[in-house]
Amino acid sequence: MTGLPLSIDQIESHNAARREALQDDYDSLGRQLSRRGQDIETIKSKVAAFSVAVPSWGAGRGGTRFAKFPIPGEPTNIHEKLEDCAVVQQLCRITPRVSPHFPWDRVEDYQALKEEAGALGLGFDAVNSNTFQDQPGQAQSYRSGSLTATDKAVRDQAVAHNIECIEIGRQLGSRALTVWIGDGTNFPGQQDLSASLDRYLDSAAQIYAALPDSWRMLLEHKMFEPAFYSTVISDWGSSILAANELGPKAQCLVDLGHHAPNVNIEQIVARLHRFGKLGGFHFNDSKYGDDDLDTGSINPHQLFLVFNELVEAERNPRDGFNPAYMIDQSHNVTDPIESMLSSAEAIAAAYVKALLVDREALHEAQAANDVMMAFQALRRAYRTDVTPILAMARAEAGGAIDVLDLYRDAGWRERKTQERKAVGLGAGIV
Ligand code: PSV
Ligand code: MN
Repeated sequence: MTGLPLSIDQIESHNAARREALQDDYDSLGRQLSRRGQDIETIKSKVAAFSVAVPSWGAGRGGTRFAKFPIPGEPTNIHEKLEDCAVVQQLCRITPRVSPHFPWDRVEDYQALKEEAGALGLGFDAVNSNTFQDQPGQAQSYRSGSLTATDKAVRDQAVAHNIECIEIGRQLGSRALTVWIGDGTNFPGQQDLSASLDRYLDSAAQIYAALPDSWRMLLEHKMFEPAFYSTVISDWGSSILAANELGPKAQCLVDLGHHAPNVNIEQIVARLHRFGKLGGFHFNDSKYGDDDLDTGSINPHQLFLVFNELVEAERNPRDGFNPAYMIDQSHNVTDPIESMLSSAEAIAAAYVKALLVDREALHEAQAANDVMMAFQALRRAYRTDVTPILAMARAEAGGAIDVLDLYRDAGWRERKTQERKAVGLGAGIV
């Protein structure tokens, strides 16, 4: 496939039918904001400059540990996944990069893959390594761990895979490696809790040594799963300690689903930023554990509070604050394109709402210990319907005013159902 996946004329006629109503809503919101001393055009230009990467693995249907239910027209390889990510980008205009996962996205020619993505209007974001599954033909098994395995041959293989990911990422134009390991234990006493961290630090240092100067190594922590008693990099504490030990190119990645229920994630974000170690995000939502639900579908207020900290950080950046924003979701019951469109919009909405916080009023109330007015500064921004700003920024960038409406009208999935081979049944947690 060459060129953009959806017809530009179709987007144009979709927008033409909605432009007048949007302008009306936008002007009305603009007047409302100007009464609060805020300029809607400035806010819109910030959202126009905002972007979040989509995960290549999110383009396919995910599954649970029990089953996976594919849908007709689902992508089965990186080429088809890129096409679907290009649809998302064409409609929403804030997802110009794809975060690939290896070996899932392995191809022969990465230069060609980069060009293929470029022709679809896409680039590549952080590369993700995978030492949590065994691959066919692999010499060593990860059944007893990877970067922290007691067997040096296993650790060497896991290190070599990460270094290979860096090499692939270089060819794709990526500038970060995200490392998440499933290593941990299921029984008390199974492993020495200190020694396994030592082994992690030693392996991670070898990967770090292979990072190009302009790269970052993003350490992703996760409380549990697949290990259910202890996980080696279980929390932001372990993550920041490891990142500090590794050096300035190592930073922490916060996957929103990787914490204990009710943990104050926005405070973790503020802490990591305070020490120059906030490297990036995997956006998703959760109700019970690492559910990988669509971002903002369960707790949009928490997402807003996270962005409130990010806007504070943007205003007072420390140590080159530049977090890599990525989505990491498992779309078990929806069309993945629709979930990515809806999630990208939820993320941008949280960002815009955080931009709308009257910072002066907030800081004054905080200094005066005026609890209610401090809270109201946040509440007022949070309850603003920012849809017209998002839609206007999208339309001006050539995207769709109503992304889901146009996606359904375009009949993309129906077309792909005719063209793509069917996905086999299978279990598979992604
Ligand atoms: C682990 O649960 C994780 O969040 C990591 O980011 C993995 O790379 C991804 O999910 C795999 O689905
Ligand atoms: Mn993740």
